[in-house]
Amino acid sequence: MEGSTQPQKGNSMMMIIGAIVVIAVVAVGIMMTRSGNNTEAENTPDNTATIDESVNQDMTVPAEGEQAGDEMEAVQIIEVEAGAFYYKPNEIRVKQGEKVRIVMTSVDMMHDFNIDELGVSIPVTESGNTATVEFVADQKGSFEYYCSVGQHRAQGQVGTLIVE
Ligand SMILES: [Cu+2]
Repeated sequence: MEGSTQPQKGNSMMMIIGAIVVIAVVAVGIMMTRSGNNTEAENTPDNTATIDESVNQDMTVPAEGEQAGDEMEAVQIIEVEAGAFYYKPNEIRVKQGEKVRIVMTSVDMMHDFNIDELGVSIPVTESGNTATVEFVADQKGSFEYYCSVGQHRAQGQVGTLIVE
């Protein structure tokens, strides 16, 4: 009698342990699936809100920056028309330390732009084209700019850069 009942108890124990393992695996699987869905659903709106806030903060912060910092960043853009045989304007005024960008457009023939003392030059630019040069006006004074093509300089294609 006893010999036949012991194996039956062992089998039922195995059945129960097996059922618990199956339930545990299914439960873990469900939890992983739910948590995966939850993180995706929650992250999307959170990220959008964070980006919007940081953009707004960046837009409002620079107002209290020192003026010296703003001047260093700024570029003086000066448009110059080059023709036969002139520059327009023929006088440019900037402040010492300013970054200057000369934007020269040739309206006829071909012209260049040179300031020898400051090492500034725009190569020969044909009619209808625009060329630029950028430099820092790091020394005070009056500096002649001129066109080196042919006899243009002698014929009056000159101007004065004044650094104050
Ligand atoms: Cu010229």
